[in-house]
Amino acid sequence: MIKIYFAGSIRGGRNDVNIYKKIIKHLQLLGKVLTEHVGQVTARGEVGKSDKYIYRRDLNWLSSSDLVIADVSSPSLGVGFEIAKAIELNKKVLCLFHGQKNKKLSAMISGCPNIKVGEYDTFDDAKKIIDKFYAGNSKNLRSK
Ligand code: 6IA
Repeated sequence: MIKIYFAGSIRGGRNDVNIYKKIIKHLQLLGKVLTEHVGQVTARGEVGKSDKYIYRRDLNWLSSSDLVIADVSSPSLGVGFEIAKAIELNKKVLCLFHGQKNKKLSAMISGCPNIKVGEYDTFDDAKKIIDKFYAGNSKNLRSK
């Protein structure tokens, strides 16, 4: 089963947590999602863990993952950091972005040749973008 690292804003703001939850549910049909807590409203299992622990654990997961999918609609330092690390580790990276008035995606994401950016309006659009990305990138991974 392929491993998927899903990244979404936590301390950057939880406005989109319900979308993260839906995306994660869909990703779970395709592979093992290492970061299910990103879509949990309370993330109770995470309480009491130190920042150092979270950093080390998340970077280990990131390096063991096959695909990295980030929702970048809510700007988050952590998500930006994870995307940069993922590129350095030669991971396949998809960034999902739902457009909002007066908000443009960072040029460091939209201008990066190693990132596939998919803009969505509805969750159904997001699913289609994910499925296309998965179909294009999973063939070489499944045999591992
Ligand atoms: O800067 P941010 O907090 O928005 O960064 C979010 C990203 O960093 C996510 O994609 C996560 O993979 C990772 N991350 C940041 N903080 C945590 C965390 N904290 N737990 C797991 N992953 C994290 C625990 C907080 C919890 C009590 C809600």
